[in-house]
Amino acid sequence: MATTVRIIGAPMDYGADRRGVDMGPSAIRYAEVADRLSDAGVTAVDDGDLLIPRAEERDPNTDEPIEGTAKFLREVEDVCTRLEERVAETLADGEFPLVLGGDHSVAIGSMRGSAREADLGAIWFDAHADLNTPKTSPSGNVHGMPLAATLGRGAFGDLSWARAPRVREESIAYVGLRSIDERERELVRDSEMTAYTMADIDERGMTAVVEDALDVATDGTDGVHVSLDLDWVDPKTAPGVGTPVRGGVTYREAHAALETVSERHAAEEIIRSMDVVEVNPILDEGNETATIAAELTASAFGNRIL
Ligand code: 5AB
Ligand code: MN
Ligand code: MN
Ligand code: MN
Repeated sequence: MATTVRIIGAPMDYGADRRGVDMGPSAIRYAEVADRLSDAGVTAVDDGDLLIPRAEERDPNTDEPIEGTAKFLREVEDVCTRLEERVAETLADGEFPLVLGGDHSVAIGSMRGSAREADLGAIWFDAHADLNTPKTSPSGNVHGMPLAATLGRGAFGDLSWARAPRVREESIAYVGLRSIDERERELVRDSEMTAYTMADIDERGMTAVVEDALDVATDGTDGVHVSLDLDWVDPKTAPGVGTPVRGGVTYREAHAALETVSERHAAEEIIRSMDVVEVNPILDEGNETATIAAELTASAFGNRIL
């Protein structure tokens, strides 16, 4: 693949409860993501980080007219609006935007930017559904809401900065779901999204599930956004995340998934943008989670054992 990947760091932790995910981009760079991408045969250019004020300097309360709680919503808007621009510019330059988070609310910016000139499908590799609205969220943390935000659901409906009109629910597939909040469960069930849970992976194997997820995300779209939340991987393997859930995907399953994505991309050039999120170096052991994040990214771009 003769691709140039532009690395965009979004060291944001406004959307997560625990300080630490803001160090994710540094940790993933330290784990040599750029070199690993070069080994995979793509040119990696590091665009540096978005400048993001410390959460302590900000007030988590928002004056947005929303029903429910969404902490640091104004700050998330500011970062995502700037990120959206960077992602859109990168695509306009014919390059591939790779966003390093940061908490998962960065995906609002990535998807908005990626969907500006395209009908966009998405694959959501995550333990969580991230479909809460400010009203249903048990935490008020926006990293549990990015899909609701981009789909214009709930109180986000009025927030035009968050909605990505060219992302349709039926073009989104979850892979690896295993932790859904009580009120969120109904939202997922009633949605048009396709949800492959850990049980589906147990039953059918990762490769078959990801092939189907790719079918969902490519059907009637111009391209696909890959969103990789590291808490998707089992916390024994990837402990450096703020919201660990046991029973996650194994190291090899994770690679098989991203390898499957890259095989399809090699044949059909379907992947448009990607984010790698929720790495929390404070909670990590020996930068292992960031290293896995970097390795999986390389797999997504064609790195192979042989
Ligand atoms: B992540 C929880 N559902 O909304 C909530 O890591 C957790 O981006 C959200 O998937 C986890 O607070 C968000 C309990
Ligand atoms: Mn997530
Ligand atoms: Mn998650
Ligand atoms: Mn998390």
